[in-house]
This record gives sequence, structure tokens and C-alpha cells, in this order.
Amino acid sequence: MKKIILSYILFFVCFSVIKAEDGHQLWLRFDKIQNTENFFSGIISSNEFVANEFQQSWKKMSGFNLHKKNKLSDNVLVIGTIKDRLIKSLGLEKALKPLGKEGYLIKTIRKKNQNYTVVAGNSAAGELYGMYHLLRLLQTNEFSYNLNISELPTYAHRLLNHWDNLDRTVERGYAGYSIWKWDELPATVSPLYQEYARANASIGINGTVLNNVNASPLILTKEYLEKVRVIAAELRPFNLKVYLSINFSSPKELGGLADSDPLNPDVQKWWKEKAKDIYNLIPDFGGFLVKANSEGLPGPMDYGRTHVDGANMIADAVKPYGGIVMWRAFVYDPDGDDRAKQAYREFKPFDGKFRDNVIIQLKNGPVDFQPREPFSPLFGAMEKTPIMAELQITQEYLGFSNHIAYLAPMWKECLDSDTYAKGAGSTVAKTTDGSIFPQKITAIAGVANIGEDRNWCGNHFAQANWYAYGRLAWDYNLTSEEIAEEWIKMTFTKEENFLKPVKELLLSSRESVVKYMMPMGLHHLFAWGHHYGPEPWCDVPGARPDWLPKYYHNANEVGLGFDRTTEGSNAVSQYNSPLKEQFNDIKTCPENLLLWFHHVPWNYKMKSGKSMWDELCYTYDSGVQEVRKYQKVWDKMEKYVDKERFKHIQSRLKIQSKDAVWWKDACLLYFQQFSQMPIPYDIERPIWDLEELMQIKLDMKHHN
Ligand code: GCW
Repeated sequence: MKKIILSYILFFVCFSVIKAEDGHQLWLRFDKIQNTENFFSGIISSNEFVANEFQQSWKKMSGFNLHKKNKLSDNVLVIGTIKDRLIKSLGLEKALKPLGKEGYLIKTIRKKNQNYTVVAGNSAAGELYGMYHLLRLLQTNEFSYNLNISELPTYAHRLLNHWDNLDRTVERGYAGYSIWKWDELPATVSPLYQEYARANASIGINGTVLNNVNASPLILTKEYLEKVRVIAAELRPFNLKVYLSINFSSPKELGGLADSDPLNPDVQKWWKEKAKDIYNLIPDFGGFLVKANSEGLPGPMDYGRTHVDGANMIADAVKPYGGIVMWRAFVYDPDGDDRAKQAYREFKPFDGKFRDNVIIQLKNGPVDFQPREPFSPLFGAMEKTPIMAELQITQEYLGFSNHIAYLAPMWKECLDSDTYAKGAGSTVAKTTDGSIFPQKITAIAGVANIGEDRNWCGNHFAQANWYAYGRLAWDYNLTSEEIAEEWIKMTFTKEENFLKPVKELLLSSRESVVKYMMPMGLHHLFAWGHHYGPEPWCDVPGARPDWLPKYYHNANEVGLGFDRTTEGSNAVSQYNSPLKEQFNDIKTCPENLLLWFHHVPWNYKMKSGKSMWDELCYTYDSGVQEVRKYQKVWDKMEKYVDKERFKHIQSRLKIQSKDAVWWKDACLLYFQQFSQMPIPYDIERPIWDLEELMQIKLDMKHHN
């Protein structure tokens, strides 16, 4: 009897563990769908891997496997490539031609009173992506017998960048330790690798840089490369290529050479041999990502050389194998008068000088992933050198994994910005996708928000950002709303009463963060020890000025903001006309970037008729009120969500709500010392004293 009771208990414990909703499945939940017996009569596919991937998910949605068939019949599903006779015989060759290596068609073909659903690509990669698209249609109730879809990606290389260290800490990571278990590799292979690869493949991501740009030379040792080889093998079936970040000093540090000077023949030879070793192990290795002469890292300038010398040397080493070099333009030095100008100043003169397998990787804004920045003026400024955007998925400056901030609108704001490089319509997206400048390589990168946490991203809603990044990298013309809707339907529910309010919440969430953290073009008001809370007052004796908030906000009795006009740092002149004139004139400068470009008097009259100070106060307050509203919206969602995820989001919103007040009070009380104006009486009063706020010190060891 005892035994029986025990096994009952065990059963219930196990059962509840299995049932507990931890979010690990991401958007690949494949909840049951209705009437599936009428969808497909069977499956024809010559690609076993793709067919299995489909069957696995199909079975979750329908409860059964599709019969394998070898002849066309009514309602059959065909997945194949142009090499398959059947696909050819269906007359799809012409339609497939323009879709390249990774594009695909999903079509309902009607013949002799029969319907076939056909997923076809030019290669296995196309088949794979098409199959995931079909699954998405099924998951979102969009499947029909009237399909005519044709897709190809906007960027050839769609990468995640992991800032993961070899000790498994993650720089700016808020979801636990790194998923790469270096200590147990190559012998032990975690199932996470394939799950990760599947998630990426399902949204079209085709490359991943495994290690931090602040790279340890050790990654290039034989020992680590062997581990990398194993990871690459796990990711390969999912069309996910592996890349590595390298430390520019590796020849000296690892190879024992006297230096790492790019013009030293021994150094060049070292890189060539290293590339050869890597490609021997990993024939489809993608290439290198390099952070050089940035934030104290070594680089060619240590030897009086240039970015061109450094990048070309490494490019030559990987060229024979088809590898690429992504050379970062995240540079700023303490002596410059305006950090925002540096990337343009340092890189523009090199236009046309890089090898054809080099691409310049540039952060979306000119400073550093702030909640709102204008786009970096280097986009569109190099006509003969390909540039790729680096976006940040991890929320280093947007509340870590505590705050809800759906980032698609932020990324689209950058990609849709008009650079006027070749007249109106030269958006950042078009200056990087090959449609305006002829470029051999097109790419985009997102700094991952992934860690070992069961829910991958530290916050269930942060999964939406991984998802949205992949979808936009594939097709930047998708709207933030379309992406949010797909994600909610697959991750939570298709129930309209959930979908509508949660979608609205997501869509406005990033703007709310801007409002309670740094509205109207304010930037970098973060604490010294972490990039989480506010410290506009921060002063660290001897610190680099460009690491202090005062450098950016310039609050004084006159006003607030960074004068980047022709009278100030003149950063405006790095933009093309008519933007430079628009930004330069306080009357035409967009108000959401006003304090980025101007030092504005406290009583300056805004378009609303309010003084700048009042507008600032109202904006901060509206940020707080919006988060409160999100709490109300979410609490009403309880009946549509499992308990675990409901509680998780609810608790995060509580933190966000408190933090929003913290930000508002800290910034307003601090700036008030300069404005000497009252906080408008109809908004919520501060609940903190400035002195109290100035005492707050967070213990954030790995989180600064
Ligand atoms: O934003 C800064 C981050 C650093 C990061 C750096 C970079 C990886 O605070 O943590 O280093 O940018 O992008 O290189």
C-alpha cells in the first residue's frame, strides 16, 4: 500500500513538473489545432530531416503522423527542392529561380480536381525555411488551400552575436549562464544546442557568433576549436553557421609572436594557418567578428596601422574558404569632443579600401544602444564598403530582463530612417541590403538575449525580441504589429480577448521605457556600476568623461541637452541634407530627439505650448502611468494564461512599475536643481527624496 501511495505521489510530482509551464518551448509550442484530419492526406519529401521536423510538430498539433507517400494525390503535402523531379514536373522552376539559395515557395497547386500543398526551395535551406513557414501558418490559423507565398530573405547573413565568455558568464546577459557548456564539451553535447538551432531556423537566423566580442584569445586554441567543431555539427542541419569573435592580439598571446602587427609577415602567416586549421575542422565556418581598438581592446592602431590593415589581413586569411570578416565600428576615445561623431570620422575615409569579404558592423545609433538614438550617420556614408547594422536584443539599457520592452518598433525606427544617401527613400535598410549600393555581402546582427534560464531570455516577453529580430532580419518590411501578433498567437493564445490588449501593450512598451528613462533625446543617464538604474548626478573622480552622464545631459541653469548643432559639436553635419539642417534647427528638430541635438532652455516653448521643463515632467509621468496601465491590462489576462507565466509577467510588471517611479523621481528631482521650476501640480508627486536616491547602490557584479 505504502508503495502504491508513493508511486502516486511520484506520479503527481512528475506530472506537475511536466505540466509546469516554464516557457522553454518558446513560440514552438504547437498547441492542438482543430479539424486537422482534413488538412493533408500524406507527405512526400526527399529530405528526411525536413520531413521529420515537420512531422514532429505536426503530431503535436494533430495527434497523428502523416503517411509517407510517393505519388501525388488529393491534399498531399509535398516538400522538396528544384532538384526533385516532382517539383520540376509541377512547373515551379521559373518561380523558384529568383528566390536564391534560401528562398522558397508555398503554393496550393490545383490539378485534375486535386489540391496539393507544395513547399519548394532551390536548396535544402529553402525547404527548411519554407517548412517552418508552413508550420507558422498552421499555428496561427492561416493555413488554407489558397496559398501562394514566395519569400526570400533581405539579408544574406542573419546573425546572432553572443557576448558569452568562456567561463560561461554572459556580458550584458540577464538570463543566466551561457548555453555553451565549454567545460563539458566536446565529450558531452547538450540537447540545448539543437533546440537553440531549431528556434533560430524557425525564424530564419542562419549564423551565430558563439563568443563575446571582448574575446579571449583562448577561443582559437586547438582545445576550444574542437569544442566549436562539435557545436557546429549540432547546428549545421538547421542551416546555422558558426562564427567566432577573435582577439586581435592572438598571434602574440597564443602564437608567441613578438607582436600582432598586421604588416608583420609572421603575423599574417599565423592567421592564415589558423584559418586553415579552422576550416579543416569546420568546412562551412562562417568567419570572424572583430572588436579592435575599442574600449581598451588591442587592434592594428597599437602598431600605428589602420582598421583597413587589420581587417584586410584577417580577410585574406579566410578568403580562400569563403569566410567573411565583420569588423566593428564601435569606436570612441576619451579625448574626442563628441563620442557620437567618432565612428563616422574614423571609418568614412576608408571607404573602398577594404577587401571584398569585409563588412563593417555598426550599431544602430552613434552612441550605444540607448532607448532612443537617431540612426548612426555612417549608414549610407560608405558607398563602396558594405555596412551591416548591429542591433541589441539583450536589454542592457532597457531594464534588463525585468522590464517589458518589445523592441521591433525600435529596430524598425532605425531601419526605416531615411539617410538621404542617394536622395529621398535611402533608408538604413536599403543602404545595407544591396538595393542602393552594390555590395557583395549583406548582413545584420543582433546581440542575443539568450541564456541557460529555462525560458531562455529571463522574461517570457523577452522571447518576443529574439523572435522579432529573426523575422525582421528575414524581412524588414514586416510591421512590428504583424510580428507581435504571430508571436502572441504561437506563444500564448489566439483568443482575441488576449491577443488585442497584449499586442497593444507590446507595441507601446518600448516607448514607455523611453518616457520614464530618457525621453526627448536624453541618453546615457545610467549609474556608474550598472546600466539599470538612473544616476544623472554620477561623478567618479578621474573617470573618462564620456563614461559619465553629465557628458551627455549637460544640465545647467540655462537648460538641458547636448549641443550637437553647427554651434556645438557639429555632429549634425555628418548627416546628409535635408537632415542636417532639420536636426540643426531647434524648430524643426524632431522633439523626440531634441535633447540629443540641442542644449535647450528650460522655458523653451515646445510644440504642445508647454515649457521644455513641463514637457519633460509630463513625459516622465506618462511613462510611469503607462506601466501602471500595463499592470491593469495584464491582471485581466489571468484566465487566458497558465499560472506560471501569468505570475511571472505580473511580478516583472511590479518591478517595472517601481523602477519607472525611481527613474522619474531621480531624473526630475536632479534636473529640478537646475531648472528651479516646480513639477507641474497635476502630476504624481515624487515619493523619493533625491538624497535617498543618491544612496542607492545595486549589487550587480556581472550586470554593470
Ligand atoms: O555597450 C557597451 C557595453 C559593453 C560592450 C560594448 C561593445 C561587449 O556596455 O559591455 O562590450 O558596448 O559593444 O563592444
